[in-house]
Amino acid sequence: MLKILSNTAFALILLHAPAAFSHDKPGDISQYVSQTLSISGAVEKPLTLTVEDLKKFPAQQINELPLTRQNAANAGKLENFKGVRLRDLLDKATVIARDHNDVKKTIIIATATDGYKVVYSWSEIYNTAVGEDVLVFFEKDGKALADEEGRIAMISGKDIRTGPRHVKWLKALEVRKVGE
Ligand SMILES: Nc1nc2c(c(=O)[nH]1)N[C@H]1C(S)=C(S)[C@@H](COP(=O)(O)O)O[C@H]1N2
Ligand SMILES: [Mo]
Repeated sequence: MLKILSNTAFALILLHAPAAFSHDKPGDISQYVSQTLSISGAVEKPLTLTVEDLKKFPAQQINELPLTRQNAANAGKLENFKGVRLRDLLDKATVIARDHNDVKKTIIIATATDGYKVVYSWSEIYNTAVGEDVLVFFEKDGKALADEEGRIAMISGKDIRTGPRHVKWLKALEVRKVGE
């Protein structure tokens, strides 16, 4: 009886537990690691890029950026990111724009191996300061990304809270026109 009660209590605690539990992935974390990044959808040249391929693009660095996190232990820690701008990748793949207004309804959906997704708009990437610091990155503090995040991830360095659009295990970027 006591056992049942304590199990129920534990389940209730877990259900209501914020943060700490919610980001723990079941099983071996290495299963989430992405080795390639695909760029597809409304582009003239779909691409599949490895870290080695990404290194051939102009390198971009964001230094001493704090990542907002669920995990309190690491919150606010300053990190140095090296990667390439999303803008440069989209330029290479070449977003299809049939007419002058096409890009304004274009969005980019970033997907991770665990199904996590975030969106960017074309305007945000090409026509705001935010776009300058939207990076697909493959190195942190001078080192290749560990399994907790890598090998390829993404960050929007000018976001107020950098946690949500910090996409770990990034595997795909899909360009899409809203309403089509
Ligand atoms: N692939 C993937 N990336 C993700 C998430 C996720 O569930 N999957 N959660 C996001 C959210 S909402 C936060 S706050 C941080 C959590 O990072 P942490 O595990 O380092 O605390 O990762 C972000 N990136
Ligand atoms: Mo979050």
